[in-house]
Amino acid sequence: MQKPRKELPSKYFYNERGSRLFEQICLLDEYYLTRTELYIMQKWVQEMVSLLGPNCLLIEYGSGNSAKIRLLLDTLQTPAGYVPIDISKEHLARAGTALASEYPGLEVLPVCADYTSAFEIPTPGKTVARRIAYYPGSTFGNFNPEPARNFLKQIAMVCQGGGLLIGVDLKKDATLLHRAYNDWQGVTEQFNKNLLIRINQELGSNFQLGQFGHYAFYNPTEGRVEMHLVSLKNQTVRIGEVEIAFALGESIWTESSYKYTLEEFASLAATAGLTVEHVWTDPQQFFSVQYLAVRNE
Ligand code: AVJ
Repeated sequence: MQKPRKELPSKYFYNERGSRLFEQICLLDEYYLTRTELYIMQKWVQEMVSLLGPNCLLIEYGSGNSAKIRLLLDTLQTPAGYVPIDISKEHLARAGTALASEYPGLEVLPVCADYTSAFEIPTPGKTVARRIAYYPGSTFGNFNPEPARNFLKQIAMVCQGGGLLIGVDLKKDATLLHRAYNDWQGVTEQFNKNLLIRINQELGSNFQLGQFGHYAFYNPTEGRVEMHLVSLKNQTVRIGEVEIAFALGESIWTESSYKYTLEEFASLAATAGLTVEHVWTDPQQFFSVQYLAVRNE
């Protein structure tokens, strides 16, 4: 009998410690994504803002500590409001209060939701010229192809006549990708293994961290970096009443990070009714920030 493949959804990385480890990853030399996106945003924000236009309602998917939105808020002339969406109530509350005092004229309308399921977009007091979804950081890369298309379709429904500003990581030399997900200090390894710590704490299991290895590699056929936790021996782990057997070398698949060519992303977006209007990249074409327009149906 074939054993089912072991998998854990990557959204579970982000408890308190996991979020902190991810912030550390963003500062690593090997992790080119964050600083490259920031470079692109800082360099072209004026141009981006003129495409977004005046009086738009900014809707940020997975706003976290709302660090990235400030650049847009500083540059936009008259945003109709800001809607941060996040699964963490604590994040939303903290970020909402800080933003409200930094931007006195700005209406902040936080939504606590898992943005992959349905939720309502609140209506601000000011008139909204168009809705703009903001989805930075290449978080989009975590979606498998079908959910990716569905997510874009949902954006197309929510932002009719408006658009999407999104950070998309690009296909590149596999060695660079390998380094980005296998940093020498082992922060990514800790981030990956934090899942086991979390399961131990929250589900009372007995995973031994030393008996699992961090394994991340670029899968060129699927166009994605895969992260796994590989069992370093034949072993049995108990989660509550349930015993789970691991063979030596068997893995728990913890994350996929899809990488796109500009053409691949544009045609995926087109199947969801979105048109790429502008692409900004760094000189090495490592990363892209893209503005996509949503038709007015
Ligand atoms: C937050 C999903 C963009 O896939 O690069 C970083 C998460 N995983 N190192 C990514 C992550 C391993 C990150 N995203």
